[in-house]
Amino acid sequence: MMSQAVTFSGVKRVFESVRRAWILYPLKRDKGGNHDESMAHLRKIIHVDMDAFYASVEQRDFPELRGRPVAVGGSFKRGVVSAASYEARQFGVHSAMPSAIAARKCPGLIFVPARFEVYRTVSRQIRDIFLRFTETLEPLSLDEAYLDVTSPIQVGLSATEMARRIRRAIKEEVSLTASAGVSFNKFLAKVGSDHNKPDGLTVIRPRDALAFIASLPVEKFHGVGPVTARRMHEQGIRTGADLRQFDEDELVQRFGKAGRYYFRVSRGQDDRPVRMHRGRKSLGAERTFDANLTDPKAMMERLSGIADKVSQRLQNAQLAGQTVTLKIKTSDFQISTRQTSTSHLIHDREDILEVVDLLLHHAPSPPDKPVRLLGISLSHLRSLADGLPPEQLRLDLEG
Ligand code: DCP
Ligand code: MG
Repeated sequence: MMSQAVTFSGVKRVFESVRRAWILYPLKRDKGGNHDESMAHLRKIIHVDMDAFYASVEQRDFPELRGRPVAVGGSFKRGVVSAASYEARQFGVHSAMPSAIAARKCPGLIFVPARFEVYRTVSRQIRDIFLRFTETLEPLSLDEAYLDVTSPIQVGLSATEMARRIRRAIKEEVSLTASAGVSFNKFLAKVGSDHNKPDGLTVIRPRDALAFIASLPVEKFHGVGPVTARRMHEQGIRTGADLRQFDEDELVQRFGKAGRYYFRVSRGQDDRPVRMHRGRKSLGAERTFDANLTDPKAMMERLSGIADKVSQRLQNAQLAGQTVTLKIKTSDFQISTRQTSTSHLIHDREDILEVVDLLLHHAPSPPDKPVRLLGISLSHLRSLADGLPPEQLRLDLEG
């Protein structure tokens, strides 16, 4: 049987594909790497981020909220603030803060429910504005995006002038303010948009970049979270200049793989391209259990927590998916996956669980060996900002 596979045409095909690979390889290499800043050609990147996004939309639509401390979200379900108006921030209220703490910090705080449909509409409007300037656009969430304007649609405009026009268009057409950063890579553009918030514009030119980063506190570095910032502070690292004292290996020793990133960005180097469709193919979470599970009911309980996590991650990335995969590792370390696609895009915990329940029990039957790990992932992802009508987000098992 084996020898049958090695027919003459089979050999010829292999030879042909090797030959083609040899020809194509150098071409591919030449095409790559054109984002390197060491090349003469510097990119022009704009990062735009809406100010106090959800809260500003509420203040826009309900004039009685203007000038008042407002917190969006904080429903009984999650109990955390999604967005805080700048008036509320003066009291120390911020996103992800438990509502009870926020109410204590700011006695007159007005809680309003989130209206995601409206935020998605605004998100589409600002994206249409961005698209007048460039097609190389990478939305990061509903309210922020990177634009590569190295080859702009309207030739002759500087990147700074484009950022000004974008901010003006958002103000005039959407009645909201946005902050923007302009520079030659993503890191600096993002740091720039944060620098003069709200309603600010910061331009970081190549010749000013190193000085700017030197005085930048580490907690302002995109990619340095509160935990890492604390660890850096404990080690006496407070600014970009402090980070720059270390060589790459030392930073990797102290902060793991991220150390490489800190090494580069503290020197103003960041060659990540602006991607029109971010490469994410799937998004999921999994858990290994201390004790193996044998009861499907117990498995569903654990899966409920995992679905919660997956749903939260989808929400953070503003994505929904159409294919659900259940991963099962049994006590003999065999891994199996069960997968199905839904008729609509889903992102809700309940919708995900409904499919997972089906996969666990009926495809083909609950696992017959003790289970040590369960995982859920969603694939065939689409951005929520692409304007899915709400009914499309519900699972239709009959459909
Ligand atoms: N958001 C959320 N939960 C979080 C963080 C943010 O639901 N933990 C939502 C509400 C925000 C929106 O995303 O309005 C945008 O997030 P930003 O981090 O850009 O924060 P804001 O736009 O609210 O404020 P800023 O002016 O600092 O950008
Ligand atoms: Mg924002």
